[in-house]
Amino acid sequence: MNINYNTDGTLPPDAFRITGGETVTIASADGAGALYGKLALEEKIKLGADAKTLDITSVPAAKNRILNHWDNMDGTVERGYAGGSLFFKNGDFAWDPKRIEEYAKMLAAVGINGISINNVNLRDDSRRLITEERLPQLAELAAAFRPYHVRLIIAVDFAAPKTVGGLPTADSFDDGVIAWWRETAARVYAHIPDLMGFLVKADSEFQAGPAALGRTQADGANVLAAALAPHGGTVFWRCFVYDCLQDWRDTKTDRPKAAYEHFFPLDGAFAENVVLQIKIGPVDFQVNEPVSPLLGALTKTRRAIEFQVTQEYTGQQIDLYAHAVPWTRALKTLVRPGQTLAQTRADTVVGVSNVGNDANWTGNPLALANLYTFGKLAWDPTLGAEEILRDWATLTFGNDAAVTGTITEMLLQSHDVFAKYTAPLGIGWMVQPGHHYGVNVDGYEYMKWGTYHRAAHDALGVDRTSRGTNLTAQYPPEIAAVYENTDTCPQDLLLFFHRLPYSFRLKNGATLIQHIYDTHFEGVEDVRRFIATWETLEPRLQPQLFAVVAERFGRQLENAVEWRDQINTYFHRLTGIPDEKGRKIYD
Ligand code: GCW
Repeated sequence: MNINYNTDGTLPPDAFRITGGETVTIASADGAGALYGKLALEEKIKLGADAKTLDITSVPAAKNRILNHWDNMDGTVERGYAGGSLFFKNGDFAWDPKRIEEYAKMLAAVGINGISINNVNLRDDSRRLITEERLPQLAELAAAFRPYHVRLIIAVDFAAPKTVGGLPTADSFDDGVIAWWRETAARVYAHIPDLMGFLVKADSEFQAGPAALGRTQADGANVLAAALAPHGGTVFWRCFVYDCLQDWRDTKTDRPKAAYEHFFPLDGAFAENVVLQIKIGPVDFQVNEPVSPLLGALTKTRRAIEFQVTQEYTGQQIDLYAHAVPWTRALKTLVRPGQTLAQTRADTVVGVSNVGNDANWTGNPLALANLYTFGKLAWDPTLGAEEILRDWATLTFGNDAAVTGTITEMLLQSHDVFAKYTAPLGIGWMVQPGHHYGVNVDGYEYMKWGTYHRAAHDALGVDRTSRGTNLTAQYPPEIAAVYENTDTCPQDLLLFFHRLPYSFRLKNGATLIQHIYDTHFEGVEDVRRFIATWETLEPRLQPQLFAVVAERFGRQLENAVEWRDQINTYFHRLTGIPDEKGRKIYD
């Protein structure tokens, strides 16, 4: 096939137009657009399109489409489930140029144009990536990504003026600190002129920040922004700020309110080149959460929506879990009157990477669908889960309709199945503390992290309505009204917003307790069905691929059984209410 590349300055950055014919024309304003156009053309052809009749104009919705790696320089990956780091080992850089090139191409193929490689929880060595001793190596890595238009971002320590620079303070109002950040930015950009910027986790889970020095989040972010501005860099400032030393006896403090409380009053106070990076839900990547109220509320500050591609609370790449369903639901959720999250057009979309140095990238090969989904939605947040997953399955497994159809269907069901045996109705946190895989109903109930379900003999959940912690007041009134009322609150968020008696009747007529029993029994049966379905594909799949996934399904079944039995026993003991259907509950 002949391809003709045209420059069209009327197209926005990164955008492309493909016009079919004997010679296919790809028009774009820049080199990135030309690359995206070429990769999109390859993809369309693999999906069965006829190059002669193609007529596509594609413009990314978000300017910055970024992956954050939480990789440590010792080679481990925080919340990583796919082997070690692609970039580091034993306190040093260690990367395979071939692998990085493949990775860069894979990222470009889904439109990702920024990547941070080091964990936002800074450890000793990684704090020093901004020094002369490390920058030459970092610049080599930047050069490896550059042909694919993927730009590096560095996660930095807010206290770096002290911890790296040896200054007595990191206070943003100190002249020495201001100068230090300016010099640091100049040094970094001398090595990596196209660095996208700095990523900061400040005042969050023991990372340093401006609050401890009596300064606001805006004071803190703006000093870094001033240093980066002359180089065209951006500060990605995370909003994961909450009290992680809460007393469980305190029922007034409510963790999901924290990001809004800290940042909404500062709307408009941040420099032009600051992007506030906000987790998609107000708590922490649980299976079912509402959209963070902060995402809709900010109107004078740039926002990034942060998704967690890696499956920390969602099965750890053992259990089958496609984010496409909950993410597309979130993007379709109203966050302002008449406006969905997708329509608010955040200029930055971030995903926490699920990739490691396992040969198949993601441990569970089916988890690669999540990386694909992330890139596709960052580019076009109006896409549907089914089309994304079907395309991924076709690109990965070829055009055997039985295979792609079956895998698409399993992926589409996977979130609801996982929610059934873990966290129906939006209750979260019943997980094993620390590593977060598997059930432990009270594992987080008396902890300092602000993570409580407050199950009693008569009722379950935290009342976050105006009668309770009033989280709902952080949403616009018409949206708050939907969550306030148990008749209109989406069922999968019922126990997120409401404290309800076990006798509460759901729309299908079942009581709350019966629903808990039913979903936990069903969840296990659904996993058995997944296993049986997967077995039907054995003759059509590569043996190793079949086996890797089959082995994971085996572990998923054990996990689901454990969740079912512990949850059902816990609530049966607590309430004394029997299962109407008389199934086995262990006492
Ligand atoms: O979900 C929590 C994780 C932490 C993570 C933190 C964050 C990088 O358990 O491992 O730290 O979120 O987002 O900063």
